[in-house]
Amino acid sequence: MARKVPLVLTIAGSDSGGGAGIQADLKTLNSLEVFGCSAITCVTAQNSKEITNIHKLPNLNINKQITTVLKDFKIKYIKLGMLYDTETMKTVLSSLQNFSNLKIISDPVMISKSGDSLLKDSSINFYIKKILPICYLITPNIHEANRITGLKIVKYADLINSLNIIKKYGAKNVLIKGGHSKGHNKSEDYLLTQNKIHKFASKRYDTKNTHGTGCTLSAAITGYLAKGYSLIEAVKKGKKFVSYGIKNSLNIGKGHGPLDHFPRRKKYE
Ligand code: PXL
Repeated sequence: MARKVPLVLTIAGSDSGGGAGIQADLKTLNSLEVFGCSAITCVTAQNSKEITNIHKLPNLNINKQITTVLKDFKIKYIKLGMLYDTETMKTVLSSLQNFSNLKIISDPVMISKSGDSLLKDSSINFYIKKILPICYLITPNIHEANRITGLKIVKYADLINSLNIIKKYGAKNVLIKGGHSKGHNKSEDYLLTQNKIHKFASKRYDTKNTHGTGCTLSAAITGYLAKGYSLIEAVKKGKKFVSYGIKNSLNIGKGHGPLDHFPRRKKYE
C-alpha cells in the first residue's frame, strides 16, 4: 500500500551557514519524517557571526517555485520565513491566491541573531495588513510582537494585550515566544487560540548556540500539524524538539552556533 507522507512547503530565505532559514526548516522537517518542499525568497551569505550579502530572487522565479510545487503536490501546510520586502510579500501572496484550503504558519523574522535586517522596516505595515490576515498561526518573539503592535511587553498584561491586538489584525492563532526575555530560568511561550490563552514552559539553556531557534520552532510546529496533531499538541511537541536541539546545540563557528537538527535517536512521538 502506498505510504502516506505528510508534506510541507517552506517559503523562506537560504542561510548558507546552514543553521537558520530554509536549511533549518528542511532539516527539522526531515527529522520529523515530514517531506519538505521549498521556495527560496532570498539567498543570504552568512556564517555564525554575520550576514555579508543578501540576494533577492526574481519575482517570477519565486512565483514559479511556489506554483509549480503547489499545482503538483497536495500541500496544505505552508511555512513562511524571511520575506524581506513588500515586493517579495506581494509575489508570495499572488502565488498562493489560486490555491485553497491552505494553512499558513508565519514566523515574522525581522532581525537575525547577528543583528541584520531580514524584513525591511518600511515593509512591516504591509506584513500586518496583508500577510497576518491569511495566517493560521503567527509565531513572533517579544521583539517582533513589539514591532507589530507598537507596544512594549514588560509585564504579563502587556503580553495579553499584544496577543489580542495581533489576533485582531487577523491571525487565527498567535504564539508569542518568551525565549528572549532575560532573567528567567524558564522559557515561557503564550498561545492565544479562539479566545483562550495557553502557556507552554520549557527549561532555558544557557548557551550562545541558538542560531535558528525561531525557524526551527515554527518548522517543527508546521511539521507536527502536517502529521495531524492538534495545534496545542503541535506547539508542545515543537517546543520539545527545539529544547532538545538547544540542549545538544553544535559549537560550530565563532558566533552563534546552530541547534542539533539531526534525526532523533530518542523519539518524541
Ligand atoms: O532566524 C531567522 C532567520 C530566518 N531566515 C534566514 C536567516 C535567519 C537568521 O539568521 O538567515 C534566512
